[in-house]
Amino acid sequence: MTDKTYTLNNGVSIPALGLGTWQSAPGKVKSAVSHAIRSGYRLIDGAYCYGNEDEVGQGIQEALASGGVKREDLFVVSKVWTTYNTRIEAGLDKSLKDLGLDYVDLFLVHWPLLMNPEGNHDKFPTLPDGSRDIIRDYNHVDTWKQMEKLLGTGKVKAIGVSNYSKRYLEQLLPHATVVPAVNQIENSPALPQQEIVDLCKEKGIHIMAYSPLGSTGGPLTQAEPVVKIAEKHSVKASTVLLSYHVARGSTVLAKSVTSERIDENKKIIALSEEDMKALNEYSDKLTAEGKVQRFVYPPFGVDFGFPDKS
Ligand code: 1BO
Repeated sequence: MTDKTYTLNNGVSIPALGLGTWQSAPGKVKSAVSHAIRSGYRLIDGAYCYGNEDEVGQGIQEALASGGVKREDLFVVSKVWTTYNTRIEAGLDKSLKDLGLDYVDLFLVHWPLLMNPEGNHDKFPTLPDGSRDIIRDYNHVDTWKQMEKLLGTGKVKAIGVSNYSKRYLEQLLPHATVVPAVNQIENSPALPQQEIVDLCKEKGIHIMAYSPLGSTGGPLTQAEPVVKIAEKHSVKASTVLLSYHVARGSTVLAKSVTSERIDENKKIIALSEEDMKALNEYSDKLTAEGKVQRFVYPPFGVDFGFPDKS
């Protein structure tokens, strides 16, 4: 288990490895979260739109009740859903209620767009007629201004963003009194997002990587350089892919509801410069060929300005 942590731009400490809960099967999330915490994970990543924050909260409570871990040892992440982007504190309160917590360690803007608060958009935004019920007259900087106000409430330790491209960060930063502590993005050697990563590094914004094993249908665990590095270190390909982010100075989110896999995912290793060179060359090749793999293709019919729109 890596006990590596980073320090965010506001001095708050964040673990290098976290348990992801996006797409975790209902009914299995509570035990996964509880197991993860009891086996050493300290970061649990969730969001209102994952539809399981109540279970995440139950898992946290179960682990705390089992002793040995205190709330202040944990780093709990939530994200405000797009239907709440003009009423941020209400979105936070909803998540806190579901989690059964009085604060989260990190609260993120999940996507920089506004969906109809009255719409049926708890998860993904397709209306019965196939259209997207997005409110176009919306400025994501206003959402960030509301996020900044949360810091005075005691309900969050740090604030940040998720799925922000370089373009969106460049729109936001000149107006930000508080620079986002984090940008959580889909990231893997098959989707390096290097422009975003470089900008975030320059601005002191920590990267959290989700979908580290790459997209379905393009199994990154079988990519030649990944397999070779795994063989060299006698580890699983997934270990290489998780370790890649820690070598890049990012936090990585490993999603699983299976105890064995949750335990397996703790085995972060130190990749060598040579390993990283091979993985970076692989990324460069995919980028040059226009073959980067996006798992979460922005599902909103909005051009977010991601540089790698393959
Ligand atoms: C739409 C969910 C992406 C990961 O948070």
